[in-house]
Amino acid sequence: MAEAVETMDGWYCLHDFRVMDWTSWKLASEENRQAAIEEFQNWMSDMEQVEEANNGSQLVYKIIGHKADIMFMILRPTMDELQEIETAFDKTKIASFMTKSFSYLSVVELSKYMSKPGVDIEHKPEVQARLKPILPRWDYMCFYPMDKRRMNDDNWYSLEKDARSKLMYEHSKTGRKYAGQIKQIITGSFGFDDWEWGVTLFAHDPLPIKKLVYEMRFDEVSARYGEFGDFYFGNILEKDAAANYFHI
Ligand code: 76R
Repeated sequence: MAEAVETMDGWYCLHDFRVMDWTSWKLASEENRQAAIEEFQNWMSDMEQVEEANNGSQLVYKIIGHKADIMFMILRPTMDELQEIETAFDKTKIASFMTKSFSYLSVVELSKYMSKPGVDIEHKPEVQARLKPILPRWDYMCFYPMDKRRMNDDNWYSLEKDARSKLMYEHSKTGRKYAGQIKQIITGSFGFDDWEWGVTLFAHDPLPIKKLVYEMRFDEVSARYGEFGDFYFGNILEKDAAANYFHI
C-alpha cells in the first residue's frame, strides 16, 4: 500500500488577486484618490510592522495581463488572521475600486521525502525559517497552482513512497541548479482550495523562471504526474511606489 509522506506545515498563506477598475478610479475626485492611496500605504505600513515583529510576512505584486492587476501574498501564523486581513482590506477605500479575480488558500509546506526516518528535522532553526519565511523582496514573482495526476496508470497517490522519493529527488536536483536565481515556496492546499499545491517562484530576472519551469517539465514527476492551473506573473509593488502606480 502506498502511504502518505509526513508534511511539515508553517504559516498559512493567502494569494489574493484583484482587478482594478481604472475607469471608476479615474472618475473619482483627486481628493478621494489621494485619501485612498494614503489609506492603502498606511495599511501596508501596518502589515510591515507585523513582519518586523516576525509574526508573518507579505508582498504585493503588479500582475501583468488580464487575469489581475494586483496580487497580495500574505503569510500569517493562523488562518483567522488571513480572514481578518482580507476583510480589513475589503473595507478600504481603494478596494471599492477593485474586484477579486482569483484567490488561493494554502499553508507553507515541506515534506519529509528528503529526510531520514526517525530524525526530527522539524525543530531545526533552518527548517523553521523555511516554514515561516520572511518573503524575499525580489523583483519578479510567478504563481501557479498544481495537482499530482490521478489517472489510469499515472496515479501519484498509488505509487510506493520509495518511488515517489526517488522522483522527488530528481526534481530537487533540477531545482537546485537554479540556486541563487530562484526562490521557491511550496504551499499545500489539500482541503483548503481547488488544487493540491501552490507554487510561488521569486526571481531577479524573468527568464530563469521560464527556464526552470520548462526544464522541470522533463522531470518524470512533472512530465507524468504534474497538472497545472493558471499562471500569474508580476513585478513587485513597494509601498513607496504605490502612489506612483495608482496616480492618474
Ligand atoms: O524542500 C526542498 O527544497 C527539498 C527538495 C524539494 C521538495 C521536497 C523541492 C525542491 N521541491 C519539493 C517538493 Mn519543488 N517545485 C515545484 C515546482 O512546474 C513544475 O514542474 C513543478 C512546480 C517548482 C517550479 C519547484 C521548484 N515541489 C515539491 C512539491 C511537493 C510534492 C509532494 O509532496 O508530493 C511540489 C508540488 C513541488 C513543485 N523545488 C525544489 C523547486 C526548486 C527550485 C527546488 C530546489 C530548491 C533548493 O534546493 O534550492
